[in-house]
Amino acid sequence: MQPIPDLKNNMSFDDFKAEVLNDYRIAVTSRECSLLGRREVLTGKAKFGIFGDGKEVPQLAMAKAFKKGDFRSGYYRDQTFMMALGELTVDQFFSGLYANTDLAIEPMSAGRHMGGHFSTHSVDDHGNWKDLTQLYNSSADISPTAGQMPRLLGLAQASKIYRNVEGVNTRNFSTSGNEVAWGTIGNASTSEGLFFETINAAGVLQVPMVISVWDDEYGISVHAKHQTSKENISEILKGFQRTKDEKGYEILRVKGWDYANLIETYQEASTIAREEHVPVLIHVSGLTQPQGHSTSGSHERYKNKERLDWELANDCNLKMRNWMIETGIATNEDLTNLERNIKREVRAGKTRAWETFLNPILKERQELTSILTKLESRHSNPEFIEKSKNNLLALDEPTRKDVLSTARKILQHFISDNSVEKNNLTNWINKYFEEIQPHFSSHLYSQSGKSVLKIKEIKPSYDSHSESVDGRIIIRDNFDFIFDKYPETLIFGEDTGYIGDVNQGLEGLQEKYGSSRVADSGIREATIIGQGIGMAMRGLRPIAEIQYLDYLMYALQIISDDLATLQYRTKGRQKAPLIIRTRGHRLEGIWHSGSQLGGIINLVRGIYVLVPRNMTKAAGFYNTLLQGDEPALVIECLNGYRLKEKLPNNIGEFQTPIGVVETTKEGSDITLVSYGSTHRIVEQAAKELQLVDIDVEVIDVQSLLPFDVNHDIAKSLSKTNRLMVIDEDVPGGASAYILNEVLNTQNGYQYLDSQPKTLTAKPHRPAYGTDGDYFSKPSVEDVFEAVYNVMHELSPIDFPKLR
Ligand SMILES: Cc1ncc(C[n+]2csc(CCOP(=O)(O)OP(=O)(O)O)c2C)c(N)n1
Repeated sequence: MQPIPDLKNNMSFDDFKAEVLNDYRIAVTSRECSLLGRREVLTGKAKFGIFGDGKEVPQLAMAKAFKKGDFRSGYYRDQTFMMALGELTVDQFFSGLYANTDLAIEPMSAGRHMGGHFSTHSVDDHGNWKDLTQLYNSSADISPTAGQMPRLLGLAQASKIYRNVEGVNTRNFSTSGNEVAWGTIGNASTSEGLFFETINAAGVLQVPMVISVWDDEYGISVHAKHQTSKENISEILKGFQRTKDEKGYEILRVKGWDYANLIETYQEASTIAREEHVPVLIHVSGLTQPQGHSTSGSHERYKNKERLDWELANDCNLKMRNWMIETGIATNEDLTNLERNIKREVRAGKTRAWETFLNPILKERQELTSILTKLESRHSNPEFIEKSKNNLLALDEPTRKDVLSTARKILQHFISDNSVEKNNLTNWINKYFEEIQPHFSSHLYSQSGKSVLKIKEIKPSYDSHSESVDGRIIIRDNFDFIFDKYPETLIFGEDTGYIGDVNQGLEGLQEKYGSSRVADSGIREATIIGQGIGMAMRGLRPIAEIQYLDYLMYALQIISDDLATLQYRTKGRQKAPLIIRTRGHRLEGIWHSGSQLGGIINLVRGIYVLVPRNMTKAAGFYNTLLQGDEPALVIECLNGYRLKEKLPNNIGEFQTPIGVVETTKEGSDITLVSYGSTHRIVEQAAKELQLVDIDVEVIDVQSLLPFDVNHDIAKSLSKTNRLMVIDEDVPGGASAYILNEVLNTQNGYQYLDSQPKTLTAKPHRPAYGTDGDYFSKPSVEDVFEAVYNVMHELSPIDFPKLR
């Protein structure tokens, strides 16, 4: 038997007993929630359940080592940890299971997430940062296994920046960089690339991160023998162990049922990470799943009797209980009483949560049915209305879908009625949508006063002495200004630091601002983004650089799943105003000419996607974004760094507005819409078209997400009555998105006198070389001919067939 731990210096045995008993109380409460939670799913009150049973005891130890200001980045098994910190009550647990949409009642996600996805609130309801140093912080969970890892790296790195970079504002965010980022992951999920990428990066960066692997030998039904070499994650990570001479990890191993050793292990890990900024991996083995993986199936299907018996005997709560009796901390009778009381408390909490969930819906149903009662007499067949109403009233547990769909179906029977009673129903439905829809659809983007859409344009200014310089100089000088003005900004990526990026847009800036702020990173796009997400969540203003747009694909999963959903999945209570800088569009070959915008914009809703046509526009976007609190992807033109642009006088100060298009040439015959590098091609074609008396209007979209918030393109169509969208994406890519925006969102279809056209790249990736480009992507001649053909169709006499 393990010795009794020295929980706190000078603690009396009575105090010690009380603390252990309190821990056991939390473990049993958590277990009861899991057991009852599963029942709620099986009886239909909740849709899906995934619980933390079998992982309770190590989480008590982790909670004890976790301090205010620290951050967790974990997964769906961590309910006991959250309960131990006082960040999850029984009522909240069940409210999450039922998907209560009231954030005050279900603070994890206002019902947007299935239960088991935890978070705390980093910002208030106006979007202002809280004092994170006084909170137990939990970054909002996501479901993709190991998706919590890249963010964990950034959460840990923030401490390092706060400790080491002078001049950075630590208020609200850090106390001398003493905060630890705590990760949790299931053993099977360590098979994911994101896990290994993060482990390596944290070892290189030497950040204060403690990662716990909850090892129950299974990933749903798949045993460790199919998951992990040697079936042992800490064994195969041995090479990361630090030595006297080499930096690396501290790797600790402990059994998940061994309360005393767990407490010691977690205290040790905390000290190493907190004081030395060394990452620690704790392999917690011997864990179980008393109810199987989730409510979707039973583990009896894939675990044999021997394993099931072993799990029963080695349940961590049971082992803690036995230890408490053996060491005289409590008697069997004490614990039986305590367990009985907890059962009662959890049941009461569950009932309260259910009533809190159901009561507003019952009230809404009541409102509707009284409207329906008055409407009955207006129908030739009042029994029909009454029957629908009674069917709704007969439901013991109605959903909002039941209520609203009844109302809408009944409305269909009153199409030609103009009575007050019918209008009452119409108004009720409209109001219901107005009130309820935001529960499910708000906060995709920032709704705070710092939304970037509120940042006004400041134009670049020039005078007669303004010289023409390579575009990269404008970017470089602008970043110089940014790093000087905002000490919280930092940039990192492949070749970003020492050489100042592959196009020298950061030339000399590492020397000036130091290697913590202008930093090289390994070739690991997903964790470059993870660094950015985590640091942005802790108040820094990171700029994560992805060397080429083509390689954003490696990071697209985490951008889409984590960054893009963050505000939405916390209903605006967490934010990560990360700027992702990359360069794309045409240059050379299959992987250096990418412009896969259709794919990207459809996967990253929640992030702004900006496609500046030159470096002045790009610099202006960075300046705008730094005034706001939202994440964005800025794609610079790969072939624009050596093109000449006039150097503005107000470098660092001009701001490109977001969501606003620019008409770069006015015309009357057709509106040509484009963006990025293609815009230059279109401008050249416009000049050539003018020579044959075709007067085109050219519009640069600039910002794909959000898109033309002032509907300027539709205004242009009302003048030209013709539309062509030109880009370098595949057919049906971003051009199809633009068409949808212009024709449907802006109702531009009503102005059209001829078929709206798109001109895109070929469906294959662009071939290498000058000819590869010419035959793969739209050329000036392609644009000329496509526009000419539209005019030929319109007037074959004025514009005879060209070829
Ligand atoms: C990327 C991804 N693939 C698959 C899944 C489906 N899935 C959910 S949990 C899980 C098993 C995870 O096992 P483990 O990491 O050992 O954690 P445990 O559930 O055992 O605690 C799988 C395959 C997922 N959520 N995400």
